[in-house]
Amino acid sequence: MIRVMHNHAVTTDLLTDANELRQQIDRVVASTPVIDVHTHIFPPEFGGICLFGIDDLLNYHYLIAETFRSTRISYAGFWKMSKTERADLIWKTLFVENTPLSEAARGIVSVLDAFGLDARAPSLKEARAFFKSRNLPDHLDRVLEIARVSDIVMTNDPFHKAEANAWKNGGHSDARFHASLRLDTLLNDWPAAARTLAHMGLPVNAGFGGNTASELRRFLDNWISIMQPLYFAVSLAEDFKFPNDDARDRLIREVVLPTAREHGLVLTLMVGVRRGVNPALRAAGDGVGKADVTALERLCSENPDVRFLATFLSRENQHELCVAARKFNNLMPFGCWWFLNNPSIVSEITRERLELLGPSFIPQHSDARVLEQLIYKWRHSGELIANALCESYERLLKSGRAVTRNEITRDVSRMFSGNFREWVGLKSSAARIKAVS
Ligand code: FIX
Ligand code: ZN
Repeated sequence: MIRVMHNHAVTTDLLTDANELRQQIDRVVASTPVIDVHTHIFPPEFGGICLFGIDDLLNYHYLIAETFRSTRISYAGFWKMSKTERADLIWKTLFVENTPLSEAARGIVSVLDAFGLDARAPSLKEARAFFKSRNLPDHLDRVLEIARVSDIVMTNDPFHKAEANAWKNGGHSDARFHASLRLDTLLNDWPAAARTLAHMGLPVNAGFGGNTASELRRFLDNWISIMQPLYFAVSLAEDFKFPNDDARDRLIREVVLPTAREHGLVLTLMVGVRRGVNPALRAAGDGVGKADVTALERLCSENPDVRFLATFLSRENQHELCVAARKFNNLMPFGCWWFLNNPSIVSEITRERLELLGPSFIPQHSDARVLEQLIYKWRHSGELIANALCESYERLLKSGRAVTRNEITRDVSRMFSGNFREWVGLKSSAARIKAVS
């Protein structure tokens, strides 16, 4: 008879064989639903800004940047082309005339593979016919099933006209999609935001005169009631400083933090992007810079009652972020953002975080812009996270403590959804359904 005394596992549950341990980790990682905490994906109800299919997949700014390294077409010539013509050029350049070795190009191959499509096809004829044949709501369900994504957190900008209209026209009814309220326009281009808001009739001015701060809080309160966001988010350049003698500092202190406190919202910081390094590449023209992590440390220390999610774009900031998270338990590191979302670096970052933070971090987000990207972003990251976990569990075994299947399941679900749920107060879908029924 098997008896469990306290939570001491009986020997049969303990995974003492390295191969069995490996298999169990792969099985758990491949079957544990994940919350994708940062994406640029929208539900079908949002119409044209919901991107899917081969032409949108190929017109991904990662692939556009890579295409310009292997073609002599001018920027002007490229942007004059239609989306379909650009997709044909990108396919020919990166997948026919060259081997799709880059992570973003391999991603397309993984997506085509998931749907049994030929990644060596000379043209996009077959792929276009396939994606054209899909019923979008069913396709969405299938993609989320393959990617094992249970919940998607969008990036929602109240200054984005098409999106603002979508919300004003009723938003969406898909409980798998959650909003995040993006503050880039407000915090990174305040004079322009002040003009836009004044133009919309808000009594605000760039000089913070009158009731500007309270009016801005009312503006955010209004969008919070419309979007029900899980968190505030902002991307910041590498020269972000806090404290600092600028409008952004005042906006953070007098508007964002008080509103976050009032609504119990987390503030998400994505630090280290240099926008428009090469404007001719449009969305593909952004770069990276090493940032000053002490700005985040001061935000965390001055606001112990506010929770922060943070990711840095520069590889050189990753260790500092881990150490900052050891100092401030109101700081949750997440994801291997953008130029870091490559196998060699995801492995490095995940190992470092496991060694410094145990399972108390959110290993990845997809940053997907096109629906089917979820498939490759999570398939690729899942394998890398499983490798890093296996190394940690094997090391633990060698040190004299075996783990059980349940413990692996507990650790993986904590990293894939538990940490985020707890951090932003997101009930499980079962609890949400129970709450409304
Ligand atoms: O600021 C962001 O949310 C970035 O992720 C985007 O601006 C970027 O274009 C992107 O898609 C990165 O993957
Ligand atoms: Zn993003």
